[in-house]
Amino acid sequence: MAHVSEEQKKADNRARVTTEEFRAFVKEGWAPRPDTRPERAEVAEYAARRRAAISLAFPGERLIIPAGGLKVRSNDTDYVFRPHSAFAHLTGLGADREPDAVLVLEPLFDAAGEPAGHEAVLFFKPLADRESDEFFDDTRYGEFWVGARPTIEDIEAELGLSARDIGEFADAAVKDAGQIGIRMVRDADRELTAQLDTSRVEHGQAEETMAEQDDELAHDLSHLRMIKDEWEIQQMRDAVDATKVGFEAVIADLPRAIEEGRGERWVEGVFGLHARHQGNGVGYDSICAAGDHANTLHWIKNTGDIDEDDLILLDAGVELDSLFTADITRTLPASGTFSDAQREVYDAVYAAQQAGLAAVKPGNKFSDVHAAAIRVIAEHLHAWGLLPEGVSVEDTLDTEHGQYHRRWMVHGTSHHLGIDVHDCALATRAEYMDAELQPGMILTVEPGLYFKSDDLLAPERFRGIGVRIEDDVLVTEDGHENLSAHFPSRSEDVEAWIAQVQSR
Ligand SMILES: [Mn+2]
Repeated sequence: MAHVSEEQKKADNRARVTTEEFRAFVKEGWAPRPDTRPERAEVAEYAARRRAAISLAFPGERLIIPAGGLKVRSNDTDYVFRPHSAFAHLTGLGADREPDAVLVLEPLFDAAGEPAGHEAVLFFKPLADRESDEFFDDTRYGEFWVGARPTIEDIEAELGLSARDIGEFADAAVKDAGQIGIRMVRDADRELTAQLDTSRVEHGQAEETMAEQDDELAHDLSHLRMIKDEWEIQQMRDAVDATKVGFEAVIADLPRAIEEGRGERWVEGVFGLHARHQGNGVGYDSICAAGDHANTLHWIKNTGDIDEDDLILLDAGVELDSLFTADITRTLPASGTFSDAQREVYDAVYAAQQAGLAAVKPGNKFSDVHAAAIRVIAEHLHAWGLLPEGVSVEDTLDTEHGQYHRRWMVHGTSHHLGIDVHDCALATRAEYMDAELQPGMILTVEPGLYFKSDDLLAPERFRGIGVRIEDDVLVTEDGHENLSAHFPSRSEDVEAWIAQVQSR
């Protein structure tokens, strides 16, 4: 069989389904577009402040922050588009927006040639005319197939920054490389990064230090998200509230999830329905883990049954259109009532979580939260006689020699939360684990205990029981506010919650 190029195949396909007459015909007869512009987005002024902060860190340099492009799922279908988190944070653009766009912070200089801030310019693919070939011929971007995009004027009105056609980006990005510093976020769009690397070097930017300089930008953009502004805090409140709707829908449907079989799938679907309805969708793959599956920390297969006697661990969060996501875990008795052994484990985790929550206050370090929670976990394990003979609580907490308790809780207690479920991931240890908590930080507090069914060192009554309790917490001036405090968490309160939701 003769080799046929991809381009030729596409052209052949097009010829098969269209005629010149049809292609001319389909471009005509559409109503004029409305000349109204979108209102200024509420987030615009906050995004401008974030850009101002990053502008101060890189005076006189061009900063390039791509949204990223469409990603092929298989053959001719793409994944739903999600912009890079740094792009979303600096523009305010969230779900579905804008594939292939690039934010450029263009350095400005005063009369004396000194750096004087940056101008924000969004390069993107503006809406094409119906007369254009793109309108019908381009099934990936054409309005006929995927709907209308904003115009240049729309974006400028919505975001309060300058917008230009993406076609002008390549030249604008590198025109004076070698004379001014140019940094870009490298992991948003690998193809664009490779192209720009080549053209930056061609235009005289030093190759040896380029990636390193880019990484400094990525780090600063990640760290910039650590203290949330008031708009972000409200997004997080809304995400948590939306998540509660999903949890209660799951609770209401637990009897059916048991009865139908394949109950973990049912739980995932019910939560996903409400995540999609309340917000943009789930902020990460939900963990819907019944019985022993809860002991597999990253159980996202969700393929199991739920038995009447199981605990079901639901770790899930609604992501809003702004991409801010909640991250909540509750461990629920499927029957509505904890068994004695389940309650014993659950109450230990609850006590650890209370200790962790109490440590969330300014002046304490991020790592103090884990230290407080893990101590309570270690104390329970010691009291149950599970630590090796002669190992005290202090011995196991010793980070150089002990750590036996980690067999039953291997993960950390907290992470920052925001646009990414594990937010601020490029912050250094000094800025993250070892940093003091400050008002405006939002973190999770999520201790757990996990006794695998085949763990011969666990008491028989505990085997197959896994429990985690996770809340989303805002650090305030004088302590913290638990944003998910309205999710019941004491064992008795969880039982009352299930009974109340199921009797509605
Ligand atoms: Mn979490």
